[in-house]
Amino acid sequence: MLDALKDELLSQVNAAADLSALDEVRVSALGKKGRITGFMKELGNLTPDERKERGQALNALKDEIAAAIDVRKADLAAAHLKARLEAERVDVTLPVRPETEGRIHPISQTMDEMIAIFAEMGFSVAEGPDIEDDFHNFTALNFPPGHPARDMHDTFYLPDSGDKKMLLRTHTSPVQVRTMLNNKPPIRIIAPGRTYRSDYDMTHTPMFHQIEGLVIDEATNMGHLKGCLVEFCRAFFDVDDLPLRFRPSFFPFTEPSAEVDIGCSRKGGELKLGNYGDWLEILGCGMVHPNVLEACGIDSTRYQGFAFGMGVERVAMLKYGIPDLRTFFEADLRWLKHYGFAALDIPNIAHGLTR
Ligand code: 2NL
Repeated sequence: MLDALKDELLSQVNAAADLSALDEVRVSALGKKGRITGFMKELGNLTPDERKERGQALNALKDEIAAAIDVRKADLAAAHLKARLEAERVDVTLPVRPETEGRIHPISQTMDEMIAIFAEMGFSVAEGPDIEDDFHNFTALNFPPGHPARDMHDTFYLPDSGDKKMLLRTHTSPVQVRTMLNNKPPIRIIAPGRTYRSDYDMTHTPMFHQIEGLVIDEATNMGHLKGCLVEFCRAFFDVDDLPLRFRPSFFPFTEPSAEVDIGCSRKGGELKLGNYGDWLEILGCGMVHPNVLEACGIDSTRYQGFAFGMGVERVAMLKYGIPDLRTFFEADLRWLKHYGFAALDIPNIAHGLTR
């Protein structure tokens, strides 16, 4: 009798056309109300000898069916993958065409726009490693050892390798430190890239993007800083008379330091940029601290410079009306199709950045 049941169940297993049909077979045989389970429940009515023999036979049957289900499951999964690979085949050698579905991520587009503006002003792009050491990320930037500002950065440290303590850079400033150590002034660079802090909520993600700038020469002063940032903000937000307000602030690596607000209006819950009397914080800046210049091998009695930094996600959200920070990193194709840019929409200030 069990032989007949076995044949029936095995043919059901092998006939299951997909994973959900296979699961129905599993439940009908091995589930709480399944047929094999039902026979197991009747064991208590038998004599000890009968129970032993019947129990062993049922266990063997159960194992055999379970094994057959596993085999079938693997076959179905492999067939499913094969069908998907066939159906979703992409010819990666085809040329990029403007009418294709692919989109440039708004972070990439925003960084390219910023780079285009600063390039026009004579800045070069500098890059450096995401994994840094304490000297380039903190010490050279005038963070004293044990200073609370180090904790404020919510640093991700790498597992201790016995060697130098390594970390994920908390800002792109170490790129500028490396540039100063390896080049003589005059220096005029921007450092766009990924940065990392152990923080995750509505307005923070553990990986985010920054763009920082650094200008160093013999007579560089705060007037140059203001002119540079006014020109940048007006070009980037495409508002010719956009007002900027410089508020005193503090950073360990600049003195004096300032935060920059741009003019806006929040009337009726809608944010508009321009000369409307209200203000929105957009970036931080200042004159490079003499301790930083000296730590980077630059004579602070001969040279001075300015620096600035801003968050790319924040300005991208502002410029393109993206309401939720976390959506940047969800890899949601529908979102990317809505907020992304066509591959050939290459930022260039000669034809305007906003179209
Ligand atoms: C902010 C403020 C800032 C800097 C970054 C900097 C770099 C060097 C020397 C001096 Cl190597 N300064 N960078 C200066 C002022 C502000 O960023 O709010 N960023 C999101």
